[in-house]
Amino acid sequence: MSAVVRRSKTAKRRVLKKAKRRARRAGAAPRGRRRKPLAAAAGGGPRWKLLLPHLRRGRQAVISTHVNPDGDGLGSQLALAAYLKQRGLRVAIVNSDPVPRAYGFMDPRGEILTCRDPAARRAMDACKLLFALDNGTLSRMGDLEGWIRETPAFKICIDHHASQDDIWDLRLIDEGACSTGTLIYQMIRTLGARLNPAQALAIYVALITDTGYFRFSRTDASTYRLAADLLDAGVDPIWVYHEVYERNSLAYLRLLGTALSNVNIECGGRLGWVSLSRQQIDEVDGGEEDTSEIVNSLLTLDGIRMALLLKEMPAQKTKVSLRSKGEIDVNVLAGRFGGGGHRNAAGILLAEPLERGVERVLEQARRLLAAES
Ligand SMILES: [Mn+2]
Repeated sequence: MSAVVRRSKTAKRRVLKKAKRRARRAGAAPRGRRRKPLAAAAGGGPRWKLLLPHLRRGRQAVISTHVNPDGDGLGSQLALAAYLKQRGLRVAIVNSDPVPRAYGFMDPRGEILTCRDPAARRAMDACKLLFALDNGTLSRMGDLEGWIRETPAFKICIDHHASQDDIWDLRLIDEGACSTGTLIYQMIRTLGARLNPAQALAIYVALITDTGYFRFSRTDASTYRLAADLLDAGVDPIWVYHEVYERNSLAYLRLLGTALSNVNIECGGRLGWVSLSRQQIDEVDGGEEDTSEIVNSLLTLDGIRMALLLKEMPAQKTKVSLRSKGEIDVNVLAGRFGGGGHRNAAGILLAEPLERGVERVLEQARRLLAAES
């Protein structure tokens, strides 16, 4: 018995030593030296064991995600936070923006803070380990951007998006993953832990929201297998569906109605777009809630290849949500305007008024569709 224990301890130490060595080689070099970005391991997901040397008991970790956090960002944060706490780290979840109403049910204890919260500030000051989840682009970190740039904490990015800034000390990226939540699940299982029911719920919400309930392009058999595992771990799918999709405000439904009745169709029915002015939004008392379901509704039109929603924002800004089908790459289009996302779903925040924004983005959208036909 004791021989077995001894052997396994030695084996663990060996794994840890090896991971440390590999981490040094892969870019987790002493601070101050330039670090190369880390690619995913050949033939599989990210090399999770590179994390091990950093997960030391008692260290303060801060976990953050992009502006306007979504189900994937928040679910990944909650699941990772629980795992790090199990390992004895001190953990704070800190975002630029508050939790949207639709996801409030995931955080009944109010664990998710904004960076204006004093408790968040204390954690940020003591932070040794920073995790950026579901986003590697600094400009999408909102009010956290400056702090992330300055903090001496070791910076780890776990993500499934393409565009990444070169600020991360360790990048654990898999662009093939359908959600960051999937990656957190993989990480927890690879590092030998089990999920508790709250973690299973968090990852399930990440999975269903980022795949649009199993209908977007990176949905495959493994997505359903993971969902089955999460149901086995205690997730109630009917309750989750109700919480996420059936608690819309009347203002949101009216805004959806306004958008759908004003949709513009171009390029022989392949491009659908709609713009929403402040006035239209204010008329129905619409808030700043996520409008991604509005643009997804445009995609249900027969024959459509690309859909755009352009929303007038305060201070002469325009928010653009882009969706596409198949090979049409809206991530590239968004990139031309400083935005980003995935091939079939991306976003832009333009520092231009609505009319000008519509003009410029539509011009590029038409070109992209012309190149396809
Ligand atoms: Mn995501």
